[in-house]
Amino acid sequence: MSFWKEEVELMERSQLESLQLDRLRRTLVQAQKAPHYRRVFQEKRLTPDSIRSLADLADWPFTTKEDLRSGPPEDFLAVPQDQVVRLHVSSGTTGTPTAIYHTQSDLKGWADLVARCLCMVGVTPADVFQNMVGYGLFTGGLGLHYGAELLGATVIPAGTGNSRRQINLMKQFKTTVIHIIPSYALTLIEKMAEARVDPHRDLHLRIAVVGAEPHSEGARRRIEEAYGLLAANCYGLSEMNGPGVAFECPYQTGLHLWEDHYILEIVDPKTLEPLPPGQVGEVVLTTLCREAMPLIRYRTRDLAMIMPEPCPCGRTHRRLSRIQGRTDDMLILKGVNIFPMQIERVLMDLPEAGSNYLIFLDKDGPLDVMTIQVEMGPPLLDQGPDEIPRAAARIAQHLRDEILISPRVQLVEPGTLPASEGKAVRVLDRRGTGLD
Ligand code: DLL
Repeated sequence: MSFWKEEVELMERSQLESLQLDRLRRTLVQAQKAPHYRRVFQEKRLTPDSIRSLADLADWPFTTKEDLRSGPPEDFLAVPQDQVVRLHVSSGTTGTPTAIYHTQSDLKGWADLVARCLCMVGVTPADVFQNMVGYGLFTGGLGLHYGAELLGATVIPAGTGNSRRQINLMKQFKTTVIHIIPSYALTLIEKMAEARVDPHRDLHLRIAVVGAEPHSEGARRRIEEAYGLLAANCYGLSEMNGPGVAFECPYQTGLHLWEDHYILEIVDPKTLEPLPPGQVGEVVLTTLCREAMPLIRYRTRDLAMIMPEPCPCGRTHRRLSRIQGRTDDMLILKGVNIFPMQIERVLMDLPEAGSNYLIFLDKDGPLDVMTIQVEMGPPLLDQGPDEIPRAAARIAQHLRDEILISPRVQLVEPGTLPASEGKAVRVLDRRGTGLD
């Protein structure tokens, strides 16, 4: 087992918590320099020296995505502009994008965290690291790039797309580690088959870093089996730097969230009351080392739980479960709440379902209708056309057992559905748009 900062990664909980308390006080002082927090703290008569223990954080207000969007971006800036060396803009899939500022020290801390994650999963300076995600405003590209360089790996800044070239780069430079969006990793399996490349025989891959979008355990297994590697789940969000907030160790029993850099809370998204380990709720994070833009009790909208058991790797930093969905991606159909991840979980466990799928929501008169188009999986391709409706019915039955409503399932030829290179869009809600 390799450690990047052993003394921090194995730190006793009591020591870790006193480090957090110390950093929390400093973060609150820093946050007060940003106009938004100065205003909010004054209104609520909160001062950083009133913090006696970590539990006192519960008296402080949450920060929401709406708060970030409600004023000019500088409202959250806690340093003079001339100390800002980079800004990223959050993906904005659900509304106006927001700016996230970084100082030199913020970028250094972020790269160090990413290096820690990579080291934990076994990446070494001898590795060739192909970074197959977008460089630019998306934090995945530059985030992993600088972390892998700091670790000493040979980084290929491949960026997204152009599957043939990606495969050629892997062959030519004997790539051993890839960073890839999981839905693209699944698409690339088919591209490899088309190019007659067998990853087990022709490539040297041993680790994949996968994250930035929800993906099921079944999707991970498909990636691991097809490429013959270990796929480590990487969680993060632009507001907290980007990738590297939490990451899996080789035991794959949840994602260690780096508690020397963040305070983790799980709350009930409706009542905002804290939830104990083992119960799924909204992930709330407070930065502890950020200068340019500290965020206090930021509501991520991501749903996960704290894994109750300690990890066999010995790290004391608590683990998050796989992200189960987002508070804002819940679908309500015929009065039933459904998370798209429930549908993916079912599909990825059925070999007759391929890896690319789309969920359509339409109106049929007053009724909501869900149609799932899914590409055919390999076992179906060798069978006669009679088998297709039978397989569709079987898939629909499995889905019904999970989501309690009966979707229409349409099996389509592989390669028919749009293949994304970035974060996949899986749901098309056409109710009320007149497009159905
Ligand atoms: O996606 C940062 C990142 C880049 C993480 C590369 C991992 C790898 P944003 O674009 O701001 O940042 O999107 C953040 O993506 O709130 C989650 O909803 C989702 N997300 C990120 N990682 C995971 C993951 C980057 N491992 C939003 N599993 C987050 C599920 C994830 N969802």
